[in-house]
Amino acid sequence: MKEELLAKIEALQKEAVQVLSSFQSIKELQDYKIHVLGKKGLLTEVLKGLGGLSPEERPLVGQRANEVKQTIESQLILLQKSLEGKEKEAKFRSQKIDATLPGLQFGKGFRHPLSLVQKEIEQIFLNLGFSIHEGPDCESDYYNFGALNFPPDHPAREMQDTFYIKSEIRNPKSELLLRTHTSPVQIRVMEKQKPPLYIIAPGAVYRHDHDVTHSPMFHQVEGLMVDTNITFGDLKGVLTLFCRTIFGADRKVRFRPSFFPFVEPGAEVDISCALCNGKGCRVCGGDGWLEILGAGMVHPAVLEEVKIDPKKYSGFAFGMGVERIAMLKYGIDDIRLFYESDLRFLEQF
Ligand code: FA5
Repeated sequence: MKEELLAKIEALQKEAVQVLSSFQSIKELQDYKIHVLGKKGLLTEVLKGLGGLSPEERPLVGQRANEVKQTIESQLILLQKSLEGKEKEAKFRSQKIDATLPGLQFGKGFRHPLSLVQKEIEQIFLNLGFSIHEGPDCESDYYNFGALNFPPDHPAREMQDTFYIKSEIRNPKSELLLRTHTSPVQIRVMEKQKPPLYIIAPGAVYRHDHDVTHSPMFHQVEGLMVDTNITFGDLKGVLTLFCRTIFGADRKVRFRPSFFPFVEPGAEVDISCALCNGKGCRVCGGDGWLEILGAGMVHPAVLEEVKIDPKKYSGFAFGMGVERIAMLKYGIDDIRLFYESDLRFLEQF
């Protein structure tokens, strides 16, 4: 019995020395480990047979079995490390890196064309000594209409179809709406500051209005200049200078009489259409001109409302459409392009 077990142990060691050196993969190694050292492995079976030996024989055979077990185990560890290294190297060699491939592209941020045009407008007026003011998008009826000399129930209120915000309070000073123009900022500024006033007020405005040149939300830049001896000549001078700076000296500018309740006299300014060169197209509605702003001399009733003496001071105001100016400047024929967030359009500016 003793001799038989020792022979089996020696045979296992011999076999291990031969077999282990022939393995090429970690899988073969692991299978062999189970075959010899696993629960039902060959060496495990030999160790189980120790119980049948006499107490004198047992330590001798047991010691030899353990020596062989340790030898096989340390061989397995060494071999596993060496095979892992080889497998890693083979994987690395098979993964070819093409250093000439282009790297990842990171998109560059850029300003929206409307922001670019608004900044350009602001800069022209900042250079003329104007300062920038802001007002709320959500306004009261008073600031949007009442203080600007729109009488209650006057048809002029319908000129700018209004989005009203439902309110239980029927007090015109607090009835809320989305401002239809930036002109309420004139009132807010004149309530707090007295002349000389040279201000502009950019911002979003809202109206029930939409087609290729009209949007329900668009942007205006309001302007207000109140001082002693301000005349219509100043209005024409400032706005002509503005148009030439933003569009170039070769574009035609025309002043047309118009009506706004908060100015007297009132005017509108048109620019010759860049898309058709004044011949007429769908953007200019066929007449070769596009209206960019409304303007006029501040009505004495408006000055009185904000406690500025109209006998002492006079002024002019204007309100221009930022989208309209951007369309004319860049030859864009549909206002909706500004709001569709299509990068193919936006990244051209
Ligand atoms: C006004 O809004 C007056 N508050 C302007 C003003 C200010 C007059 C101070 C006198 C003194 P109007 O409704 O015409 O005016 O609009 C001014 C400009 O906004 C227009 O010339 C046009 O360029 C632009 N605009 C008007 N409606 C739209 C719209 N729905 N979409 C895009 N732009 C518009």
